[in-house]
Amino acid sequence: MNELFTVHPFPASGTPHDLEPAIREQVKAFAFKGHSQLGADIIDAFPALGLIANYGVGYDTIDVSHAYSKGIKVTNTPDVLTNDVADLAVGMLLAFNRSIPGAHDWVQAGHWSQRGAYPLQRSLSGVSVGIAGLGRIGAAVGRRLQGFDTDVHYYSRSAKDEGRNWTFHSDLQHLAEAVDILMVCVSGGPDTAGIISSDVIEALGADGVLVNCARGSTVDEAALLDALENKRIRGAALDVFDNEPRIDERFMTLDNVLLQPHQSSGTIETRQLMGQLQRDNLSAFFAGKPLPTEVT
Ligand code: 8YV
Repeated sequence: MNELFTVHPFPASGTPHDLEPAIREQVKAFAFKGHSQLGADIIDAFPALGLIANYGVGYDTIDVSHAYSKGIKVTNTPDVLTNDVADLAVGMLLAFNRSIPGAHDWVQAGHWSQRGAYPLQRSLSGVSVGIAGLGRIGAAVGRRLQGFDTDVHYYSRSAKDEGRNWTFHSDLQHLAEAVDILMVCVSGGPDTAGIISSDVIEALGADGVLVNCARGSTVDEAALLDALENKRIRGAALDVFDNEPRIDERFMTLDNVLLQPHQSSGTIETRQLMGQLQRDNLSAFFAGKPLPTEVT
């Protein structure tokens, strides 16, 4: 980054006023990384801003409509992270259903030789799995789940070609009623805030498992915690939360969750590709060329 551009670091925890006004007035592009709010207050503090290049596919924390209203373009990093995110989502499900972390602890604690076999766990093959949102990541999750011989269902605004071998539901609650496992793969933002409502969680039922690799904001987290604590669902495997990384303390004592630190795109390979795509967008912007992955 430093070889290509003149970089003025602006920490996620800071404010625009951490930069000298003389610098702020010159900044033409943001290389944004993080999940803090990038709202109108920050955008307005940079009068020469023309591009917000996001490091990530999700741009829910960026006030895109305000940026557009000022002629500022926004780019993201789609496609390059799809496989890793889908791998982690299915990996979390398998790890939860077979209690792989717990079984590992059982061996290391010496329980195997002292107490014997590990308690029996649950199959993945043969179960019905619902995918909420059949975009790039949801479709990649579906393809993987097909390989595990599951019965794939999905919820989307309309039936998708990608889902022709899968069962389409136009209603999220009906999807939750029909399946054992619900994988959340919708993008974050106002349209999807809280769509995994208490009704959807209850519809999943006492044997249901929720897997979230999308955004914490998509789930009514208070309802989820309540359902988990009272065993009204079997469990949850979560990579995303409200208030990351200071997540609700109630998660720390649950025995029916598998928790990950928002790391679904966190591989060396994918993070290099995301960084490259972000730099390509910045370079194209400064060269006056079409932006490779503009959010429209
Ligand atoms: C993050 C993600 O971008 O792409 C997304 O939407 O949530 C992640 O890949 C990554 O954690 C960097 O902030």
